[in-house]
Amino acid sequence: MPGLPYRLRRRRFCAAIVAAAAGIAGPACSSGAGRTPSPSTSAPVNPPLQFPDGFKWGVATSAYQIEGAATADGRGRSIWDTFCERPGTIADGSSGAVACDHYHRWESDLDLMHSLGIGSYRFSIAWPRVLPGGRGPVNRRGLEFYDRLVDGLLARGISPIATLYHWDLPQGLQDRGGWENRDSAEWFADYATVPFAALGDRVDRWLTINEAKVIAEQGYQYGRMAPGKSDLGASGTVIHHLNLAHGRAVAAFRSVQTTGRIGPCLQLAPCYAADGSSEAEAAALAADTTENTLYLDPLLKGRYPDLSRSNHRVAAGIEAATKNDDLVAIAAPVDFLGVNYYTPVVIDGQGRPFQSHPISSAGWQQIYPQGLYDVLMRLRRDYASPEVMITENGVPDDPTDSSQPTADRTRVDFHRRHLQAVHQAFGEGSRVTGYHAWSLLDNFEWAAGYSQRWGLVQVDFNTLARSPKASASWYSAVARSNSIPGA
Ligand code: GCO
Repeated sequence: MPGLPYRLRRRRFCAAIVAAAAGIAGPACSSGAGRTPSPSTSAPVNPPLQFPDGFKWGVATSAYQIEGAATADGRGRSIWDTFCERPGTIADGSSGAVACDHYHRWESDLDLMHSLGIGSYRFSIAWPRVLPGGRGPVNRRGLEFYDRLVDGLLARGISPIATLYHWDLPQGLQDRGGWENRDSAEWFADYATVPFAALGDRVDRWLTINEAKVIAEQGYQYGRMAPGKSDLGASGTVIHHLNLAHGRAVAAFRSVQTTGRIGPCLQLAPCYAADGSSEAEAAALAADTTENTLYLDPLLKGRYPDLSRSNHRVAAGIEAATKNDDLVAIAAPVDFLGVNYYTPVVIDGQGRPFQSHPISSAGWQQIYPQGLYDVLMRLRRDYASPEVMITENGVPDDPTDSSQPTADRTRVDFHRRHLQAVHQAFGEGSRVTGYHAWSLLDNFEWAAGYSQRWGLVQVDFNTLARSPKASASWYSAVARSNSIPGA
């Protein structure tokens, strides 16, 4: 939504839900908020809430945000190395060049996860480590890092979930047009076959592309993330090519893997009309297209939603890029859906976002656990109830909590209330099978650099020492007991 201050754009959120204040049932919109307000999840819980046997309790990270070692062992340059060198792009002028140095500290980080009773670890594979130029010869030393990582996880009884792409496109491919080039779908599928072949015997779950929406919006509309473009038409082209790349990678997976499961990783934001007006309903439907159905519908239904609800230049980009049987390829059947949830979107009849719940220190994030319940129930109702793995959910440190960043009671409350929402959705038929807190470690938060700290574990970026926060202890108890303690 051009013109909004950055912090509102990050995931465009909003809204004093005027309707709720007026006692009107949460107005429907295609996000499935439904006319019956979802039950509150802010009420205290007693007794503990037990999760089903086999529910996966995990944490999530990404390569560029934690690995560091930007030139070690043959790693090639990524678009984020380039973007961070551009003056003014990163709030604190930092980069992921060192980050948490996880590349060299991975064994102690895995020991830390094991000590917390974590059962699942979602990490990403850095394309530039595996194929430094993006295509061509495999960098064996880079691939061997992930080989060791996966063996280390399994040796500690932790299930690996590998994300193939978490934003760090090799610069060599950006130089050839990057995601604007239709060949990017084939480049991605060709790259994916390398980790499939090397790790497919031990990695059971794969995620293709992390948050195509954020790549297209932040990287191509608002220029706030790599590659830093502001071109609505290009954004539409990129949306389609990312969706196509997902489908091509799924097809590649099926051709080389007989075991294991694969799915997309979508950041979903339930959209609500701020009032009962038809204008607000229409604005919420448009927001829902931008936030959710531009990805859910092609991937799960083999068709784009009504593009007339999208920005016309974005729609034109999508339509021009769509060729032949692309949508058949995009809708390659998947085994589960990775869902990242952070914030809802609420829009009034003029398309203006409002704040309706407490804002986290991220500035763009509105804390609303019911939104996660609504997302899960909508997937059940509108998308044939796919298996859902929550692959990210979290909140940055709240500086008002305490002078001690490890006393992160806001984060404990955040996870408890969102897990209550998950528990409620599971009880009402959602096929949600796991939850990954974002993030294991304080890390490089993209354009915010290290000014926001999202970890269950604090990292001192002067010494790189790790210190579990109160939330790590709380989450450890949840993972070990497979339940949310009573509150
Ligand atoms: C995202 C990314 C993460 C972020 C996290 C906090 O969802 O934007 O997957 O890399 O760091 O969400 O913003």
